[in-house]
Amino acid sequence: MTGSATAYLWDLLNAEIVTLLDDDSDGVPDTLGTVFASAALFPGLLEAGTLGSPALGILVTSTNSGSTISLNTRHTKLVDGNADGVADTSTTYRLKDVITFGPLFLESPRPDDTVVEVRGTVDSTVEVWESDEEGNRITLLGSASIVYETSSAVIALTGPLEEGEFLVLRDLTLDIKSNPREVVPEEP
Ligand SMILES: [Ca+2]
Ligand SMILES: [Ca+2]
Repeated sequence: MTGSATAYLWDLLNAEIVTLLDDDSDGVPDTLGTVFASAALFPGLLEAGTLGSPALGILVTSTNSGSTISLNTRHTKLVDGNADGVADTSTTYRLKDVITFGPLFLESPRPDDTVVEVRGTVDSTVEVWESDEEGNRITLLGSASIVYETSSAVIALTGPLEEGEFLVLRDLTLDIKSNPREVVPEEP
């Protein structure tokens, strides 16, 4: 399996995670390998077993744009810190530690606004540009880094926004752009 991703079997009966070996490299695992993590070190594997059978715990990443995901929910990962094939520690991570998205306008930009609130990938630098209707960048109006705690940033602009102009957000770090957004007055 050199050079390919390791496959794992979560053995609910014995509360352990075992590596799977693809002996003939055809992409289908053939034999059980070594124990990667056992309940002796990670009691959480026992609790997972009480989910019942048939059941398998999986981390679902939804690509459905209509669904709501929580960026702050903690997930557990088992880490093999010294690369000997056996997990040593468990730690938690948040969804925002591992996904990239955005950038998005948090609030609709309004005439006379001097800041734009955006949401985006943690630690990315996001720029606000005046653009044309298609989102082609014309003038840079401001930039800021996405703050970890809030997954957002308040970007100060070089001047107040004007009705009818278009804005586009650009994540400089990931090189991705938002759709253009027109600056319009708030509906009464
Ligand atoms: Ca095989
Ligand atoms: Ca290890």
